[in-house]
Amino acid sequence: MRVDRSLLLKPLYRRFYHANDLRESLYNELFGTHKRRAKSTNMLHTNQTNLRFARLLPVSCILVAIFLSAAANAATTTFRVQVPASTPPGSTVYIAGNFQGWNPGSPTHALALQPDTRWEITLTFPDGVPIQFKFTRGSWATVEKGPNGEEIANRNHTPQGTQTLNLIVANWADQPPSTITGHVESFQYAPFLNGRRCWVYLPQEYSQTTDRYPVLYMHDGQNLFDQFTSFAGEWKIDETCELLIANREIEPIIVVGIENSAARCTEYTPWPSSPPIGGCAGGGANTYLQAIRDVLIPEVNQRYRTRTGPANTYMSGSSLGGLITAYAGYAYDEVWGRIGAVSPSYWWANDSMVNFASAQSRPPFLGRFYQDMGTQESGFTDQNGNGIDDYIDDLRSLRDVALAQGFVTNVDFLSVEGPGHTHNEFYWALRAPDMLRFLIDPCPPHTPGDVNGDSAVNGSDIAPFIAVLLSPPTATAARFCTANINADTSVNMLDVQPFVDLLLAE
Ligand SMILES: [Ca+2]
Ligand SMILES: [Ca+2]
Ligand SMILES: [Ca+2]
Ligand SMILES: [Ca+2]
Repeated sequence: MRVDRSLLLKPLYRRFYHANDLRESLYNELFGTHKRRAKSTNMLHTNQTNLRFARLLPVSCILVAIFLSAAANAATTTFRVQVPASTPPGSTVYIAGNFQGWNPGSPTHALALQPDTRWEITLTFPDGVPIQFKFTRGSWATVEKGPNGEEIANRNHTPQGTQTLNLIVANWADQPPSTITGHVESFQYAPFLNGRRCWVYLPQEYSQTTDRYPVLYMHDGQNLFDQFTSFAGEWKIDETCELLIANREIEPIIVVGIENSAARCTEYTPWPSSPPIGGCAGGGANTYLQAIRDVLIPEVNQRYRTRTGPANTYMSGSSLGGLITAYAGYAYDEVWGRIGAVSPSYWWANDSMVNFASAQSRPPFLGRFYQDMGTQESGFTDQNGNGIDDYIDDLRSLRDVALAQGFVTNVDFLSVEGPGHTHNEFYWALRAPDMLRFLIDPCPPHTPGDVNGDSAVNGSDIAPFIAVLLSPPTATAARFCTANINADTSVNMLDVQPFVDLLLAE
C-alpha cells in the first residue's frame, strides 16, 4: 500500500508549531500514558532544559519510525518494455494487472515512449507482495502474445525496494507473428525525408566485436525482413544474411532498408514519364538519392560501426527500386560501388535507363554490377515481336551495354534470368542468396596471419590463432579469415604450417 507521509505528518507539524506547549501537545496526540506520566512529573522538570530534550527524544524516534515504516512498506518498480518492430505507429502500450483490476486500457497505467523506442512506466506497490500483469495496446484484443503468436501466461513479479525490469513483448494478438530473424531494429532520423523509417539488420557478431562492416542500402525497407510489415511477403533478407554469414559465404554486413512512402514512384524514378503512369509523373530519384547520400549515410555512419566509401557501400532494390539502383550505380558510383538491380523497371520512360548507361563509359567506382529478371515477370509480353519476353529484352540490352563498357561476367558483372519467375517477393527472396554471394565477399580485406588485426604478423598472433583453431565456428569473420591461411573453407591443422611459415618470414 502506498503511504503518503506528508498526510500522516501534517497534523503533527501543525500542532508542533502552534501549540503553547509543543511537547505536551505531541505527547497528547501520540501517547495517553506518556501524557499522564508527563503531567505527574511536570513540576520537577519545568526549568530543566536538558530534560526537555530528553522528553523530545522519543518524539524524534517516532517521527523517524514513521518515515522508515512508510519506506519499508512501498516498493517501486520501473517497467521498461521493448515492443515488436511491427507495432503500429501511434500505438500506446498499457500495463494491466491484478493490482488495478486487469483494466487493459487504464490511462493511469499507460507507458511512455522513450527516445530509445522502449516504453516505460514506474509504479509503486506494497513491498514483497507478488503481482501478475500483461501488456496491451489498450484492449484485450491487442494483448501481448508469445514468439509464435501463442497465448502466454500472466507475467509474475514480486516488487521489492527499487527495481527496473527490462521486458520484451514478442507479438500482439491483433497482428500476425513477426518473421524477423536475427537482430533487426529500426530508427527514424527526423532530417531524413521527414523521419522516414529505416530498418537495420545487424550481423550476429556485431555486438561482440569492435569491427566495422560494409553497408547494403535497400529500397522498400518494409518488405525486406518481416511478412507483417511487407506489402506481399518478405524478401527474407534477414534469414538469407544469417545463413550466408553463418556459412561464411559472405562477410558480415549491415543492411539498411529504407521504407517506401506514398511518393514511392516519384522517389524511385530518375526521369519523368510522359504521359504519367498510374498518376505518377516520376522524376524524383536525384532528390531521393541525394537525401540518402547527404543525410542518411552520415547518420548511419554515426550510429553504427561502418566501413565507408564506394568499396563498402552497396545498394539493392527491386522493380522501380531496381531501376533506381541501376541508376545510382551509373550516376552515383562514387557513393555506391556495388549494386544489385532486381527485376528492374528498365522500361520506365521509354527505356531511359539503357540510353542513360550507354551514353557514358564505365562508371569508375562501380566495382560490381548484378542484375536479374524473371522470364515471366508479367506473364509473357512481346510487343516488339522478337519472340523474347520484353522484360528480358530490357535486361539483355543493359547487359550488352555493361559488357561493352568492359564489365566481365562472373568477375564484376552478373546478369541472371530466373526461369518462370514472376514479379514478386517470393522470387526476389529466391534469387537474393546468389545476388548477395556475388556482391559480398566471404572475407573483409585482411592480411593472412594477422589474427589480432594489428597490421603485423608476429608472435602476438599466436594465441589468437590457436583460439580460432580450437573453436573456428565461434570466431568472428575477421579472425576466421586471417587465421584461414590457406584460404579454404575452414581453420584447421592445415593452416598451422602456413601460419608458422608466415611467422618465420617476418
Ligand atoms: Ca524475415
Ligand atoms: Ca520481345
Ligand atoms: Ca598481428
Ligand atoms: Ca584453412
